[in-house]
Amino acid sequence: MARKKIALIGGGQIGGTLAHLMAQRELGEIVLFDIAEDMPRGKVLDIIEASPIERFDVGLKGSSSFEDIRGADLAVVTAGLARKPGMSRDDLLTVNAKVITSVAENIREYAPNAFVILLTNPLDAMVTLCRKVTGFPRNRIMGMAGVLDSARFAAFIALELGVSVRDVHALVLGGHGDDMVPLVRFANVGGVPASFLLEQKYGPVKAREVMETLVTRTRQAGGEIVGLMKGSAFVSPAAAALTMAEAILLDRKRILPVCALLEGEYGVSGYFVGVPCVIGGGGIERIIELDLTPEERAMFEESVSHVKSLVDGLDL
Ligand code: A3D
Repeated sequence: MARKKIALIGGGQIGGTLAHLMAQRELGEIVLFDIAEDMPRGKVLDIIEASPIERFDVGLKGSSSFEDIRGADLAVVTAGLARKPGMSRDDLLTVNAKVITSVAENIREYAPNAFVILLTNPLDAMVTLCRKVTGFPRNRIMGMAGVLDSARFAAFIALELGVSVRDVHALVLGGHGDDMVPLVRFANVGGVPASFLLEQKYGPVKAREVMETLVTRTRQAGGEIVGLMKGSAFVSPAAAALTMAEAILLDRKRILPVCALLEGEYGVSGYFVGVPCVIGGGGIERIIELDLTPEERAMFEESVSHVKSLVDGLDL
């Protein structure tokens, strides 16, 4: 049986890192595509030359021709500009809309049966545009944000409590902006509510304040990294995209927060928003509707209203 074909569209920081991570796991035949000539071939050569040392055995091709993504089973899109210091994700809207329109047209032409995971910012608007151009059914197209945002929340909880990240579960819903919705109620360490552990450490009043700082840090985590390294995060976004890709390619049936097209769920229709979904061989196999508290719902609706204004600004 032939291996699955994976097209990584955008061979920059995230695309290059993801190519290496996927090759290490031998997830399929990988094509790293970028409009920059030579660069994707160079990155792929670098990974191929690591393969005898790391002992992975997988087909890899670097390309600047969309022809090479023909027949891909999965496309992971990271093409476009990333944030620089002082920029918000929304500042990338106009320039990345052109990139995503062209990428989506080519996915539609060369890989009409592919599953698509999109990362390009502003995420919620770009995944909407990609869906519009490809016309793909909603189970086959999704954005990556919630897995990363939830991982950031989990990492900060683990650091604060001095416990292993292995046992921390955290969930962030909503749009991929600074008004995303980290759900404190669902954060737990080995099944024990994180708020309870914070209360044991600090008492109830200070515990709430500390949790609030973790929530704020999660919301601003992307910007914190941009400020420190004068460029956008790429290791954690690649790891998050890998998790989603594996869930699809290996039919894992994982429950992951992904940016999915809502058609009535959560009272939202026609917009992509981060919600928990079952991700498996059928892509988004099920959207899970949580019973949000009034406070959580208010935050969710505020985040959705930001998504709506961004998407409506695209004039799709
Ligand atoms: P970068 O290293 O600049 O790579 C982007 C690549 O896209 C470059 O190599 C470009 O040459 C290439 N490119 C530009 N136009 C095209 C085109 N038309 N076709 C194919 N390739 C093209 O950026 P990066 O890898 O750091 O980030 C990629 C995107 O992901 C940016 O928009 C980031 O803002 C976004 N991002 C999203 C998250 C989320 O959590 C959603 C996190 C981090 C970054």
